[in-house]
Amino acid sequence: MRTMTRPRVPDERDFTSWLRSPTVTARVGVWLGVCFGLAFVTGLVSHWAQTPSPWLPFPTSPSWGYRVTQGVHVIAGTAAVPLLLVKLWTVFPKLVARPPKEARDLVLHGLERISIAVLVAAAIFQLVTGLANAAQWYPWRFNFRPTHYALAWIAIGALVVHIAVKLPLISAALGSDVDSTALDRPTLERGPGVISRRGLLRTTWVATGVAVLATAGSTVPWLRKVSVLGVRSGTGPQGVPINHSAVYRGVVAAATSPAYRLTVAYGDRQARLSLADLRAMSLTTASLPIACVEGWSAGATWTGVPVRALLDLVGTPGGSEVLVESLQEHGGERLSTLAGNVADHPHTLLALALDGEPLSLDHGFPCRLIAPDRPGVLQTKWVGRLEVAT
Ligand SMILES: Nc1nc2c(c(=O)[nH]1)N[C@H]1C(S)=C(S)[C@@H](COP(=O)(O)O)O[C@H]1N2
Ligand SMILES: [Mo]
Repeated sequence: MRTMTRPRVPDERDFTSWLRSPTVTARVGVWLGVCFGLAFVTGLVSHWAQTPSPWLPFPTSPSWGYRVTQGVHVIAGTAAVPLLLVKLWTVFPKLVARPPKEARDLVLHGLERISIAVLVAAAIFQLVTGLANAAQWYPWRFNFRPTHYALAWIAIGALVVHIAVKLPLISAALGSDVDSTALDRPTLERGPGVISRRGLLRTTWVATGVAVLATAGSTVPWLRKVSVLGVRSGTGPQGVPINHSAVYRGVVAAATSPAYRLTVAYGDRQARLSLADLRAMSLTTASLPIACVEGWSAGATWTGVPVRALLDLVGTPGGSEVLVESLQEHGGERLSTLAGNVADHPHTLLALALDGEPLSLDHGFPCRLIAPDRPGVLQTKWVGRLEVAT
């Protein structure tokens, strides 16, 4: 005869692995904290860089600044994935810990649980949406940038609270040997089973290193070959990747039309220039990277007309903010704003050539914006109009 066993809710004491010790959690936590800190700071930089008309102008130098900060942002986020998984695994038993009986303890316990739930949810949300974005996969309806930004504050706030609450335990754990059992739950096995704590930590560092190497080649040229997971690490026409092609953005006809004119407008003053007019102007050559918010970047040499020279044709005052409009009629990235300090920079160009050859259609023919220290998403392609408000 079969006997019925009642299913039992698992309990903290059921998790006995020798590896789930605060000495391990704290060591992984340090690096996780470093990654989240780096991602937060570089994320603030990226948010600032993408804010139209910020009260504090985003700098134009060094020209590779955004390339570095956004590369660090995506690499730190990628490195955080294996670290977070290992850390959550080591503390998982806490999830099923029995709440204390005393009312006062229960309240404290509840508050701690809620703060950790917020932290874990925000951290997972940030890493999942960030990675999906870097892979150009948008399986959601919300606007990525404001959502990722808002959640970043929640994640970092919850992280600071978490570190403050756990500080005594963290410092005790870091101060003791990895194999020390002094801080362990009493039900943990004594001594390693399949893998030692040091072995687990080493495996974690290696997994993190592999995750970094597999993506960093999108930004670091000499890592390109090993970055099997890097998006856009291959080359596009003229050695520079393409994010959105002319066909995808529906601009082929307008961009290749002989009737193309660039309009520069300042109030009722207007200049209209053909491609030949642009080519006949005094041209500047500058080495500037395309640095996509998704983490890939590529350096290139651009030749074109300084935006300031075009603004001078219609007499706009120095420091004017410029609206850059693409020939593209629908979809994202058709507009961008140049703050006054950017518009007046001598290397802010309407580029006509890339690495000495005429711009290819996918890189923004007949002309595209390229400016120093600027997110790729704002380097408008297929420019049709520059406008300064009066
Ligand atoms: N008009 C227009 N400009 C655009 C885009 C676009 O979709 N439409 N994509 C932007 C993005 S997200 C990036 S990263 C750069 C990439 O430039 P590239 O394709 O020449 O490498 O172009 C930017 N300029
Ligand atoms: Mo981009």
